[in-house]
Amino acid sequence: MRTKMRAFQFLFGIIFFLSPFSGKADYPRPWQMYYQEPVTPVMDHIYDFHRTLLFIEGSIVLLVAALLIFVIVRFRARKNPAPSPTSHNTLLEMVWTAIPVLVLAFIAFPSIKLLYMMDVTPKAQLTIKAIGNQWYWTYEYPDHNIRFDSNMLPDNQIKAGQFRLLEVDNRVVVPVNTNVRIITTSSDVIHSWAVPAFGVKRDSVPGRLNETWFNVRKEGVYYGQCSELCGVKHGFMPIVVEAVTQDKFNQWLASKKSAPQTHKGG
Ligand SMILES: [Cu+2]
Repeated sequence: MRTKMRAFQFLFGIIFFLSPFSGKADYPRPWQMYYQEPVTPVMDHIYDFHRTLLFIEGSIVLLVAALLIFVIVRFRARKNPAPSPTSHNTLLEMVWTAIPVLVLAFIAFPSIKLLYMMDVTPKAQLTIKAIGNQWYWTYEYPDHNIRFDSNMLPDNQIKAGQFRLLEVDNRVVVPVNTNVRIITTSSDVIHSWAVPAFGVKRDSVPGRLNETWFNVRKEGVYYGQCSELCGVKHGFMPIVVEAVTQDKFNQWLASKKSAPQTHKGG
């Protein structure tokens, strides 16, 4: 009994080792597996939900594998030369239908709750419009009359500490602990505005406004990429969001307002 328990703990240990505890980062790292560090309430819930699902799925895999091994060993031809003619068992069939239904129902409730949380923006304190173009982003802060383009930095302009293919010339700046509403659309084809650490990914569709939101609790720089195949330079229109204190955000607003408003897209 003791050794059986040990074996079980070992197998669950492997499952949890593979769970997202390992890869904590707000940007992609070499050999990273699983999620970046969650910094918004939505991403917290995605992270927890993923772990719950992994536990349920892992348990099902173990249970089914154990049953298979049991049947293979217990009913092998050498031990059972005359197999049982049983073909139906009503109770058993009801049980193995009902249990998966209950498992699915158990998963459905938190899943729908999470979808609703991602979909409905709580009272927004800041609105940013993200317009996808082939192949860069245009950002507007409608309440502050700011509009600028954000282009990927070419390799020869990357400075130390910056990431190749992920850094841009104009970052999106947002204050921390603020409900930020992202309204996204496109000027040409379908793009997708996505930042993994925020748990945000929304398609930018021409002629349509899609909405999503985030509330970053930690200052830092967060990286994302266009996540809808949009043409030859799809991989070269990254998204960089800098989360700063309210004071620094106000300074940034002032500097942006006094700067000449140059943009070509959207
Ligand atoms: Cu794109």
